Amino acid sequence: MKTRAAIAWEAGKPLEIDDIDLDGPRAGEVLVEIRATGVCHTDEFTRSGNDPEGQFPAILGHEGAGVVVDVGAGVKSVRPGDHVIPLYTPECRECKSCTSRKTNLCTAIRATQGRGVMPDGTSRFARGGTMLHHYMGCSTFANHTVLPEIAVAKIREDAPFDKVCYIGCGVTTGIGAVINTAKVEPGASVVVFGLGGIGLNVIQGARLAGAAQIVGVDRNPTRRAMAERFGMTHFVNSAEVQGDLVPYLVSLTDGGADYSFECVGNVELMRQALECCHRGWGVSVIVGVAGAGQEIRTRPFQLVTGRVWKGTAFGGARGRTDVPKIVDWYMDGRIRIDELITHTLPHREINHAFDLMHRGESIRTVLTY
Ligand code: NAD
Ligand code: 022
Ligand code: ZN
Repeated sequence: MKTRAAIAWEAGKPLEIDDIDLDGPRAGEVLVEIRATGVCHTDEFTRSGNDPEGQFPAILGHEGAGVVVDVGAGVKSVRPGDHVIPLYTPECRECKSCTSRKTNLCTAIRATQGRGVMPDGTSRFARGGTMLHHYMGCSTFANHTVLPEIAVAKIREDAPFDKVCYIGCGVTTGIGAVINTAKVEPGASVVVFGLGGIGLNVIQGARLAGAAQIVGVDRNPTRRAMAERFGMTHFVNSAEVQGDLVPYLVSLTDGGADYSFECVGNVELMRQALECCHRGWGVSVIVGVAGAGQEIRTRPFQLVTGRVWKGTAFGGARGRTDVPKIVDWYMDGRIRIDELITHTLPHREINHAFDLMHRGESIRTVLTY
């Protein structure tokens, strides 16, 4: 079939909207009509050419929601008409990782996903005879995409696509980092570095978990008002703090934070996030993805004295199990998404969405088809 897509032909070039060829779903695969997609940092990281593992040409996008149109042989868990969210972290429920119950990092299709192809080693996308790569197993910048069955979460049908697509990455990552990875408990003190599309979701996760003190750190003061609406109790403008930020945060949290979250992708902030944690028990979670080749550092003393450094992918969420629950939380009013989607644009204006992200004007832009 033909479908409309934004193609990343070359690193560093704007995306080109065009009609492309899409092959139908093979065994264990599903064809999904994408109705809405968010634009996230990783898409820009790859588009720009800074991602050393980026493959071109490709159909980017990994934060979508849509409807199953067709299924391949053997598919049992979804059928045409079902509403789904694509998962860049799949959940096969059979591999060593899934059965361990210790991680959400399913390995069933990891190798082929990283190479930009389907589990059988081929792509479903082409344009004028040229193969186009899949991206993070999702490729939501195409109006139709083919996904492995284990990489779709079935969600309720009354959930609006142009809001719940954000659960496909940012919402689940932020809330999941608090609930699944850190396991924040009621009364805890929390410090969040970076109040963007991820950090604001960490803040609402911390509020949900019953944290007593939620400190937000950002160098952009325009993020303060939104963070307060989502549960932040103290704002620290890191550009204005005189002297070292770490002792300032330690004193603000009465000896150090019970939990901290780095939601920027800056290795210097990762160190500060660890070191502002409480001696003996503080847990710091790295959520931000740093550039290729970057390294983190601290003194071993920081860990010997009981601080714990952790990281999280997709908020530790098991997609097929957890994503439908987060959609329910949104529909029940337990979590908020609407205000974080600062811009909604038609798919053809995708390059404008990247500009808004560059200029720091948007928290999330959602594209609708
Ligand atoms: P964003 O650009 O919306 O937000 C980043 C915020 O950090 C901005 O408000 C910015 O002002 C602030 N900031 C930047 N530099 C700072 C500094 N030196 N000191 C203080 N504040 C600073 O980005 P986002 O969408 O929230 O994503 C944040 C990070 O999370 C990215 O690295 C992204 O790749 C990563 N991420 C990780 C996962 C995962 O599964 N681990 C999933 C999604 C996103
Ligand atoms: C999503 N991310 C950042 C912004 N939006 C993001 C990027 C990378 C990961 C998670 C979220 C991530 C963490 C750990 C891994 N990845 C490795 C997982 C594994 O090895 O099992 C990651 C993921 C997918 C891909 C690359 C790296 C990919 O499909 N290319 C989950
Ligand atoms: Zn993302």
